[in-house]
Amino acid sequence: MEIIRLDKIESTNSYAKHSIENFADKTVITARCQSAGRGRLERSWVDLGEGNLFMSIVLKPDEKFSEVYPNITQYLSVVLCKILETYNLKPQIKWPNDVLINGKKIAGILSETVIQGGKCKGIILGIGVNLNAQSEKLAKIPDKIATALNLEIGKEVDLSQFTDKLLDEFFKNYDEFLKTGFKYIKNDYINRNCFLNKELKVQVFNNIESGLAKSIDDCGALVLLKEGNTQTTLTIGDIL
Ligand code: BT5
Repeated sequence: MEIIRLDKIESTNSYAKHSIENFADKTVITARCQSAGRGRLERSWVDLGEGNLFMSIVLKPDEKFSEVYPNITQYLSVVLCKILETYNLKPQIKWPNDVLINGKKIAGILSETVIQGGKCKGIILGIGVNLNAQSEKLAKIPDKIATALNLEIGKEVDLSQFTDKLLDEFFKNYDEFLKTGFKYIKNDYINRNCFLNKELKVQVFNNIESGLAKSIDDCGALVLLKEGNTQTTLTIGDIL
């Protein structure tokens, strides 16, 4: 595993995506700061200053696209929870892959797949974790209540130690996860969820689906029980 440490960059995901052919499988790209960090659907990821984690992992498992690849974000959300638990915290997962502490967002995960000529050239798995932030800056994040690890544990967090722990845990079971798929982490994922058995509104592009969050299926999809006892299974969306 090679780690490329950058100083200032627009976005580690964009950097990896633009020259994906230059990076070997399992190359990790980190940046000290990001000027144009990205979330899903053109949303942005706010840089809260020095000491926060901005990282993209380039993965090249196979040129043949596997149905397991979209679940890598959920795998990473479980990995992150396990690391946060070593700080005596109780992180929770909001489907599909938001990690919250006391209901506040501490991290964001963005996976992008590069497909060329029908072949999967690679997956860029980006993650931002708020490790050292001032509460005044957090308050400026749009639309979400956010937190940072230093505020939750009451002391500064060592960025490089945290990064090493996260990468070790990620690669420890990564190959096994690729072979088995979401089922490999299903229990770990469900045990940390904060949405099952609740009435939800889920934004799916321009639609809003409402219903009772009944279960997570073996592919990591959210099963909603709707009015009239009908059921819908969502593979993409944002819980509002
Ligand atoms: C995400 O998108 O949460 C994925 C964010 C991924 C960021 C990493 S950093 C390294 C790599 N390089 C990149 O350019 N991106 C990845 P989404 O689910 O769309 O959530 C975005 C929303 O989270 C925003 O609209 C805000 O409401 C909120 N947000 C933005 N910055 C935040 C922060 N620092 N902490 C908590 N919430 C934040």
